[in-house]
Amino acid sequence: MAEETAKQVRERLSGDPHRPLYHFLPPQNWMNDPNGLIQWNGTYHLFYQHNPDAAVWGNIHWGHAVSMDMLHWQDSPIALSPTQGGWDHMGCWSGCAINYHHIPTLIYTARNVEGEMVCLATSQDDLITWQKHPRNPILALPPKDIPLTGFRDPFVWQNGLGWNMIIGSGYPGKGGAVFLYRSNDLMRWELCGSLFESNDLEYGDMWECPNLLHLGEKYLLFVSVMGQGKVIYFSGDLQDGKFIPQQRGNFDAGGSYYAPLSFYNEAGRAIVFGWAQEGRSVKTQQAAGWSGVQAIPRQLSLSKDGRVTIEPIQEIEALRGEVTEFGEVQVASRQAMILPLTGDCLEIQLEALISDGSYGIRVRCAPDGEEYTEIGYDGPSGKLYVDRRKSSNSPDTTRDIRSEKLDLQIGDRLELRIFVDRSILEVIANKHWCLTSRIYPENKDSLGVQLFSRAGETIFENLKGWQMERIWPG
Ligand code: DQQ
Repeated sequence: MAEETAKQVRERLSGDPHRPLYHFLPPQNWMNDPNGLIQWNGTYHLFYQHNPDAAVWGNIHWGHAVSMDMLHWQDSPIALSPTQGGWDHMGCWSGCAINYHHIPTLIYTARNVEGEMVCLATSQDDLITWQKHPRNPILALPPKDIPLTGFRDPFVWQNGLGWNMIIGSGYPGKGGAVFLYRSNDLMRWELCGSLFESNDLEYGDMWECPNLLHLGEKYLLFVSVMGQGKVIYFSGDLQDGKFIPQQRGNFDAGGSYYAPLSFYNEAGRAIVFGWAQEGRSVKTQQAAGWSGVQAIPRQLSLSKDGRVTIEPIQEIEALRGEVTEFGEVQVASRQAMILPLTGDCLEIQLEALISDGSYGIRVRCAPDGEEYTEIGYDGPSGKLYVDRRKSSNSPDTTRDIRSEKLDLQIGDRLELRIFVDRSILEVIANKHWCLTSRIYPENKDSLGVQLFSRAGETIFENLKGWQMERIWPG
C-alpha cells in the first residue's frame, strides 16, 4: 500500500480534540526543539527535532516546514537524518541555519558514542535536500581536560568578515556555561573561552540551546536550563568576547516552553520559536500518535531598563475571526461571571488595574464546573499564575500552579494577551512575562470563558475575544 502523504496523515489525526488548530506541529510523531530558523528569499524555514517513527523522543532527525507568514506551513521532506556509522549516527541534534556566501548552511549537533560534535550540511536546491560536508565534524572536541555536562546546540552568526559560534555547556555540580568560538571559513574554529558562565546551581549545570541577539544598544543571551525545563535570559553588554549581564529574568515561566531558537528575519526583526512540551504521560502521547507543538512565534526587543520585551508576531492578527467586544466589565467581590464567548481556539485580551485583590479569567470551562484553567493575578503575592489543577478530569495530565512575579505596583495596568488553542495556552502579560502551558480538558463542552474576582471588586477593561482561524484540518 502506498505510504500516506503528510496531508493524509494530518487529516487522519484531525479528529483528535487536543491537536492545536493554529499552532505548528508536525503531521505526526515526535517534535521537540525548533532548529535552523531562517528566511531565505522571502520564505521562512522551520526545522525541528523530530522522531519520524514514534511519538517519543529518539532517533532524532531534522523535520522541515516552510511558510510565507510563520503561521501557515507546508510540510517539506525530512532535512537531516542520522547516517549509519557516521558522526551523527545517534542523532542530528539541535543547531541553526546561516547564509554562508549565499549557500544555505545548517550547523548542528552530531551525537555519537564519543559525545557531541558540530557538523555542517549545505543545500543546492532551495533548502530541500541537504548534503553533509565531507570535512565533518567541523568541531570535534570540547575544550580539553575540563569535565563538561554537555557540548551542544551551536548558534552561529556573522561578525564582520568572520563567524562566531556559541555552544551550550556547563561544569558538573557547579553551573552552566556558554563557550565562544570564531572562524573565518566555518571549517577551522578557534576557542575564545567562555562567553558567560554561572556558578549558581539555581540556574542548573547544563545550559542547552544558547542564543545571543544584538537588540538596540544591548545584547540578549538566553539559555534553556536542562533538568529544570525552564528558559532564563540575561541582558547586558559584550566586551572582548565576554558577556556582562545587567538584567536577568525568566523567558517563560509556564513550565512547558523550552529550547527556544531565535533568528533575524529579512526585515531585521528578532523572532523566536519555542517548543511547547506535552503535559501528559508518554503512553498517552504514543497513543495519540503525536507530541510537541511550536508556540506562537514571538518578536523580541529590549526595554530601556534591559528587560526582555516579548510580543506575539503581529502576523497572528490575520488569524483573528469573529470578535466579541465587551469593553468594560465589572465583577463583584467573590463572584464569577460567565462570558458570552466560547471556544477552544481563541485569542483574548483584557486589562485591569493592579490592586491588592485577586482576579482573572478562566478558560476551557466545563458547564458543570468540573474542568477549567485559571489565569489569575494574586495581589498579595504580586504574581501572575496559571492554575492547571482543574484543567482536566484525566488523572494523566500535569496539574500544577505556575507563576511569575510581576514587577508592577498598585494602580499600574495589567495587560494580558491569552491564546487558547485546544491543548496549548499562552499567556503574555505587559509584553514581558510569559506563561505557556498545556491543558487537556476531557469534556467536549469545556469551552466556556469566565471572569472572576476573588477579593474586592474588579473592573476589566478593553476586554475582547476572537475566534481564531484554523491552519490545519480539524
Ligand atoms: N534537545 C536536543 C539537544 C538539546 C535538547 C536533542 C534541548 O540538542 O540540547 O533533541 O531540548
